Amino acid sequence: MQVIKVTRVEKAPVAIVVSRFNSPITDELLKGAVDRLRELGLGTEDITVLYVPGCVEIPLAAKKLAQTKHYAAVIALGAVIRGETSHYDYVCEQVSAGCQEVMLETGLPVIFGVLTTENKKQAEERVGGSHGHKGRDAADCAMEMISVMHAVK
Ligand code: INI
Repeated sequence: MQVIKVTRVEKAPVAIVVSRFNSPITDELLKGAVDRLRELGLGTEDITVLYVPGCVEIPLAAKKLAQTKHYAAVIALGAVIRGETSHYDYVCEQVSAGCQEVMLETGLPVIFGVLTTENKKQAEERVGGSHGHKGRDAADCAMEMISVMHAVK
């Protein structure tokens, strides 16, 4: 058996697409992601942020960023809260399938840091509350996937 050795990549340009819908939550996701990327050694010059209106618009923005070939990963951040929409399922489906499609089509890691919750409280619990911080987790995932992609080159 051969196990591919993954060595941690120290620095790489990362783009973050963040939805403005439910901005009290997505602002926290963004803060956590940026803080964690900085802790992992990225400089401010390595981090690019692109705002979009809502989660539905995330995949197209992620695709445009991927097509620049400038970034080693894209982090998608958003919050879809069921209590506040009758088309929750459509928004969730579009953003999740869209991000996956962009990742597989472009070969660039697109990290899914989109919260899909029943209510605002559950979302708050996931930006530094009892369920951790999904923005920070997304940053960890991005750097790990960059290292994985590098190892298989
Ligand atoms: N967008 C979100 O990011 N989260 C939501 O909870 C949400 N709700 O509740 O509807 C939402 N809707 C907007 C959607 O993402 C698009 O911006 C809009 O449909 C225009 O295409």
